[in-house]
Amino acid sequence: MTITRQTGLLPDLFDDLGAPALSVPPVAVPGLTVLRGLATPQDRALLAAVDTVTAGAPFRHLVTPGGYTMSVAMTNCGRLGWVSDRAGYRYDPRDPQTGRPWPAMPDLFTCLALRAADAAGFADFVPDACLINLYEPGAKLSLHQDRDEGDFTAPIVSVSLGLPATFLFGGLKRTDRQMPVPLIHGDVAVWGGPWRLAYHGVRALKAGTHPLLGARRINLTFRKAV
Ligand code: MD3
Ligand code: FE
Repeated sequence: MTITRQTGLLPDLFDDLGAPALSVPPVAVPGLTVLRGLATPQDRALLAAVDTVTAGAPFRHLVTPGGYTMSVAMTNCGRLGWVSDRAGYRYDPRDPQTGRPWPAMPDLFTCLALRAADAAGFADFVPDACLINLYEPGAKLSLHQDRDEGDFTAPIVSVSLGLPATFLFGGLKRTDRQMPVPLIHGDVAVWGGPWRLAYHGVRALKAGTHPLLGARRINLTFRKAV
């Protein structure tokens, strides 16, 4: 597997949405496209939208079915939200903590996800779930697959904000070797096709200070859950 990382700017297809001007077309490889800096022009607006979501559904540390408390704090917006507890993993239309539906998906989120999926060759991606992950130094995500969604033909779009992280992109077997992929503020990654069920994780976040987020990383993951 080769991973080619987008280092230039994006095509000028979406200037109404505030994307950078035309430069180099995005590079897609089987399974992964990294659109470097795609979200940067909208970073403050995205973080304001995250604040709106967390006002209704605060970040919390979920418990795994095995009884471990996750180091990454999570919340959701959209029609469905990903949750974990002693009973298992699932998508739930309600926040178990409040009993209320998850906050609506901000239009800015939906548009960015659609635009990124489109640039990576996945037309008409309409996410119905957005998992928001909050990393503080030391927080990590162990190797796992995302397989609670109903439609594996849809890609997953991820938006990285704040401190840089090292994403580990593995293979279709847990024991396959992993490739480290650095993800920095503003990067939007699209995962799909044959690698949609690849094992992946995030290394423990290193200490640091980001101008907008301080000692934090926020990752938005857009999914089609049903
Ligand atoms: C690659 N989140 O929430 S980005 C997750 O940075 C998750 O917070 C990471 O893994 C983060 O489940 C990684 C998103 C991601 C999601 C699904 C994938 C990458 C993927 C599925 C296959 C390959
Ligand atoms: Fe994942």
